[in-house]
Amino acid sequence: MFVDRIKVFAQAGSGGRGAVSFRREKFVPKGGPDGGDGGRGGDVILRADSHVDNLTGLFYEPIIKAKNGGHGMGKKMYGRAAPNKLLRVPIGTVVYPADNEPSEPIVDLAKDEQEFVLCKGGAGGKGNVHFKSSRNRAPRQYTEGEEGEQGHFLFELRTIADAGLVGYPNAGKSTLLRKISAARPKVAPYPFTTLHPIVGVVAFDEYRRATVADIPGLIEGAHKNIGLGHDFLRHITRCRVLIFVVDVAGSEERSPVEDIQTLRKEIDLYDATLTKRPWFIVANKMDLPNADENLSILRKRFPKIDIVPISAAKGEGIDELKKKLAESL
Ligand SMILES: Nc1nc2c(ncn2[C@@H]2O[C@H](COP(=O)(O)OP(=O)(O)OP(=O)(O)O)[C@@H](O)[C@H]2O)c(=O)[nH]1
Ligand SMILES: [Mg+2]
Repeated sequence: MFVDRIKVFAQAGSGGRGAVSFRREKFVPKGGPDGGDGGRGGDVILRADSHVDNLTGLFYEPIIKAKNGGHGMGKKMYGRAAPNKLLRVPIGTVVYPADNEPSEPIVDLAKDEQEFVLCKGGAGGKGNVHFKSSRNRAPRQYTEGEEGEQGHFLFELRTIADAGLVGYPNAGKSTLLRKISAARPKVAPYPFTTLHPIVGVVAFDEYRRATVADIPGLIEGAHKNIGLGHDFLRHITRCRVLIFVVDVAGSEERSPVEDIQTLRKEIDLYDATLTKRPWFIVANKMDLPNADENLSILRKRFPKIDIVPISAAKGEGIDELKKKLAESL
């Protein structure tokens, strides 16, 4: 499962109540007030973490709560301060208020280890020790702890991967991701095999790596929510580089040139800024008849765009593709 958008309820802890208590000691008949303060409630804190890659952890229980502070006690003892509740989220998590969409983001956790206090815990209440005065030597006043902040939020992942594989169903996107990474998306000869984006890590050498998302197939009309529609166009907005994978053999009777044109048009109609993203073409299924001829037609039609011919099934052209991918990032 891949969760990249979820509504969450968060609640910080409330402060503990202040205590009402009087000193009792042998030979001290009327000890003064000694009720201590309540402890503070825990904060709800978000931290960006490079080891977390999606929001699935919140799917079954989209609730984050920090504990309340302890109540104050006699002998001027403070209540226990509650620990903060720390939630690790993927880098690129953007938080919005959930109620009145669309609105400005509350925070964009763009850097590794960046932290943000989403809900602040309440301060502890005051014990009666604070209320002693010359006129009132035995005060029974105290204050309750403050309530912790709480709210409903929308968590959304801005980037899911460095590059996204965009193409018609059956173009061979999943086959390709299996060849370049350890990810294991299902491959099958029928459309819409992939239903959720799957992210794989591609290693170029010892130090350099990139994440690539296998995005479910798009068809004409996707911007009007036809096929698997909008959801998947939304995933495309979260990839820095777009790799258009085309069945260059035209094995489903479509023309590869038209495939690319249609896909470009769909992303443009969905969000015109997408067409400004860096992109290149992977001409897949080079092992099938007609592929060579179609490849030269494609090259003539898109002279300025890099086109990498491969056969994902046979594992041919994969090194060139990885090189091109490394360059484009
Ligand atoms: N001949 C040949 N067949 C391929 C090649 N790459 C993929 N295929 C086949 O094409 C079919 C579809 O491959 P997938 O990788 O599932 O395609 P997809 O683009 O992920 O499809 P969706 O998930 O439906 O969008 C499968 O039967 C693959 O075996 C290739 O390079 N050559
Ligand atoms: Mg697939």
